[in-house]
Amino acid sequence: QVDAGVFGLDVTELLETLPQRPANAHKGMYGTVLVVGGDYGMAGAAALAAEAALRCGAGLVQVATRPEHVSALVARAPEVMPRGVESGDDLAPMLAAADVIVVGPGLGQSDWSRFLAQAALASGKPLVLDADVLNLLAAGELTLTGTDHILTPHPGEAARLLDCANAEVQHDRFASARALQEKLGGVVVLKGNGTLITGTGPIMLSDYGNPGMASGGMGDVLSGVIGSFVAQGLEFDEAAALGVCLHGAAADLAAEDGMHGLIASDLMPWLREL
Ligand code: NPW
Ligand code: AMP
Ligand code: MG
Repeated sequence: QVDAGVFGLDVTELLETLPQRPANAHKGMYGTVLVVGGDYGMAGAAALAAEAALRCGAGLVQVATRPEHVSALVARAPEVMPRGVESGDDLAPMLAAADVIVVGPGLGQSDWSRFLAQAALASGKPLVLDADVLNLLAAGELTLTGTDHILTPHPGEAARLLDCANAEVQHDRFASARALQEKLGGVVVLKGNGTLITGTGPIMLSDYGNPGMASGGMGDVLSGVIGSFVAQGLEFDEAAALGVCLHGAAADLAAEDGMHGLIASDLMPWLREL
């Protein structure tokens, strides 16, 4: 039995759940996000997630990535703290410092990818799981324990996790979201036109967003947005709902003059306008 769902989420109301910035605020009050990703050919995905996390108010953002990608990330956003990771010794201090770990943007599915993902999943920290870490889970190469996680599959990734066809996921998105939540626990965000958010309670639906968002990197931005809100202390379902709505609303504002050619970086200034 799939519930009717919660419609009409309002981004302005959801933003009220964010912590205030008192006069004596300091960055330690707004959490540390660690982004784990950016294999060869996909450095930008980790960069987008990291920049989005900062634009949504996280105190500090670190990135565990390929050593060759560090200078490009610093050049794009010197506020981001990337570190080249080749071994557990490189990664351990980053895992220890994180309040939340966003695993998957551009992570790839190499031995390096698996090593990073396994270490992140074993850390016991809250997790936002996107992109290739979902593919590794679907392939049975990783195991997820506990419920301290938010999963953000697009319909293709959801189909791999449920071992069915894309069309089956899309045929009944509410049932697919519920099935994923029951299979993997935590909070599930089933992306696409009318993104669904569900923990164990009623499914929520976001009306924000537009087809201009069908371009590479959009989902990577979303994972950083949601990670930022977890780092700032929101409950998982609140962080996911606010993240999805803010991401879609930012894309709607960025597309006011037309959605043709909208790119993920266009969302950045709007993430902090709302
Ligand atoms: P089709 O074609 O319909 O059969 P993949 P990815 C489906 C990184 N990136 N409705 C669709 O299947 C990511 O972070 C890096 C229905 C589509 O072909 C990952 O680590 C970038 N179906 C890695 O690349 C920018 C939908 O899924 C297939 C759907 C691979 O991620 C790009 C594609 O999914 C990218 O983010 C929908 N709404 N949406 C960078 N700049 O560094 C998707 N599908 O095969 O999982 O590949 O999403 O590109
Ligand atoms: P990904 O496929 O991981 O890059 O994620 C794409 C992001 O863009 C998700 O947040 C989707 O919900 C959003 N998106 C893609 N296409 C559409 C669409 N046609 N309408 C609304 N949102 C979309
Ligand atoms: Mg994606």
